[in-house]
Amino acid sequence: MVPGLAQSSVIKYHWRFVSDQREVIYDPLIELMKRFEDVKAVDTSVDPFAGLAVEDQLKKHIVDGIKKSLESHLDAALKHYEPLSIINDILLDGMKTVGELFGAGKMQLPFVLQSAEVMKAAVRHLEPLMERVEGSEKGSILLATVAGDVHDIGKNLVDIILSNNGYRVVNIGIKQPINNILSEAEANKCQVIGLSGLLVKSTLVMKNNLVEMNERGLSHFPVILGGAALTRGYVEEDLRSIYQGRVFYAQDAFEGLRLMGELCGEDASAPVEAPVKEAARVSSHRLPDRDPDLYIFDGVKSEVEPVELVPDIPFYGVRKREKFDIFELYKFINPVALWRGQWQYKKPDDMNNPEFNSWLEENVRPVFERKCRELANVLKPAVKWGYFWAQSEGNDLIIFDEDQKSERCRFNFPRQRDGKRLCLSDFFCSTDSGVMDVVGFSIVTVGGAVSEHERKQFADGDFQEYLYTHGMGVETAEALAEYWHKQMRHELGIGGADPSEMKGLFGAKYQGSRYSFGYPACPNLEDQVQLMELLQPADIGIVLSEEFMLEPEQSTSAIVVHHPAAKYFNIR
Ligand code: B1M
Repeated sequence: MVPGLAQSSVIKYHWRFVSDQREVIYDPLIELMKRFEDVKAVDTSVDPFAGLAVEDQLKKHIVDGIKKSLESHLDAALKHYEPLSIINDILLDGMKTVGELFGAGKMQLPFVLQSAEVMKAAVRHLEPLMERVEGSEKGSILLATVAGDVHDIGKNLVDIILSNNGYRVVNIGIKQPINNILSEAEANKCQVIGLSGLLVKSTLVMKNNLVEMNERGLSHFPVILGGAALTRGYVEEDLRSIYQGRVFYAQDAFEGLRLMGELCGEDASAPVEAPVKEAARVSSHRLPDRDPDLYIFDGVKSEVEPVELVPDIPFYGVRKREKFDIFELYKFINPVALWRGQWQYKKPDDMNNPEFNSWLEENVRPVFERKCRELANVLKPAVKWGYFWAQSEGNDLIIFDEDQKSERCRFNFPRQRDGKRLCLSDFFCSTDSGVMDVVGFSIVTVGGAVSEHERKQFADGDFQEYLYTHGMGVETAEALAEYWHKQMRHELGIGGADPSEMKGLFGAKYQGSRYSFGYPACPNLEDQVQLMELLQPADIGIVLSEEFMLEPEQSTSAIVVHHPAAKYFNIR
């Protein structure tokens, strides 16, 4: 494709009328050619592998992520090498270069995954020709997301990176109890156990797992832990002091790879130290356990001014909507969160921000537009939302029945211990004020089909597409929540302060806030139970798991607060 054509560059036609005859003095073809006169045509007849030795051809396949002609080049290499030697000495050397380029910030994650795809395809081609040789792998790891946690992608990225760098990975999936983890690790003779988890609660589950391993006398397994709620300090100070074996923190898949290299390398019994650069970041940070004191009202509140005018309640109770223009929703996707966050395109050191932004526009926007089209019928957006009468009482928010008298349920929110001493309930009129207030709730999903779609791509070895699809699912769920929050502000009559540009919207520059249970202002995930009772979202396919996780995975819920002072805050 001609670079740039995918972007919405509209060619304007100019016409001139000469003595009643329409004469075109603007030839779009010539203009188009002029636009691209500086663009060098890529001669596809030139073989990028020509003149290279067979070893270099194979390395080029891996480093550049090229699948075309892979099998014929592998067959050529088989004339000189054993299949195992092709894998270990040539292809893995290519993957090493990939890892180094990534580490040096010279290769973006989606291209690392493309290289891993080629690696997998090559191994698939060679495998039938190999006898399974005991010990031919560089090492082995049992990977699992811990009990109660549904997060899959981080663990799967680790799987892709490790298995395509010569390690045997036994990936037993999400929500795995310690019994399964240990029995599978033993049955599959794994050397290392890798545990993943994104929830705060998962950090405690990991701790319990380590205690259990001590008790069962299974601390000979080195353990690698990863996931967003962990910190290096927590793992390498607190958990290390508990576990009788060796336990390490991996900030990302490549740190997992480095640790595996050290744990399964020749000197496997030597202590594996955190690199000096990383060690500097070790903090004394402790993870927040639920602190009961934060939930008790001691009479000292923040000084949030009472709202001047409570909005009219748009309706009492709950409604649902299942029909959406998906392309309208896509407009609410935050490209920074998707491209830089989920797809992990990182700014190289030698580019400034504007340069990187134009690089993203040129290279990543076309991918985004392709994925938007591909997933238009896979994503199934649905929303349930509602409004209720509400008043605060200390740290509590009381939800009333339609009669405004009987208490329907009550949320107990934590309060900041110092500083402004904020608590979510402060943004509502109190029972003492005599004014009845209004609260909104929403729950949105993009359905389960997108998770199926991405699981298939992962299983098929389409790793780059897997990352792209997962990111689209996640960020479309987020976009739907944002879109619906806008709708709710409109219904509440507070949409007048909305910014005209999306950027302002992503920066929450509007009246009120949408807080999700489990996030820092209201960290108690158990509050999801009452939200579910209020919204009854089973009819749009959303259920709550025993561990307070929403199913389907790409779903999110919120309490919608209209008070102008309601902004994000952290309880600690
Ligand atoms: Co939400 N979410 N979310 N969420 N979400 C978290 C997890 C949260 C930590 C945010 C926060 O509070 N700051 C928080 C949980 C906190 C808690 O436990 N209380 C949270 C919450 C509360 C929620 C909801 C409950 C909110 C609500 O609706 N009330 C809700 C629950 C959804 C559900 O139940 N199904 C929800 C919803 C969502 C979205 C749908 C909008 C979306 C998608 C979720 C999904 O993927 N299913 C989402 C997102 C995107 C996030 C954050 C922002 C990003 C997660 C992510 O995609 N990371 C997340 C905060 C965060 O992580 N900073 C958050 C990218 C992924 C590739 O990284 O998995 O960490 P990760 O893996 C990395 C490394 O950690 C490491 O390598 C990987 C690759 O480099 N690694 C290992 C991981 N495992 C390893 C194992 C190893 C080695 C390395 O062993 C060898």
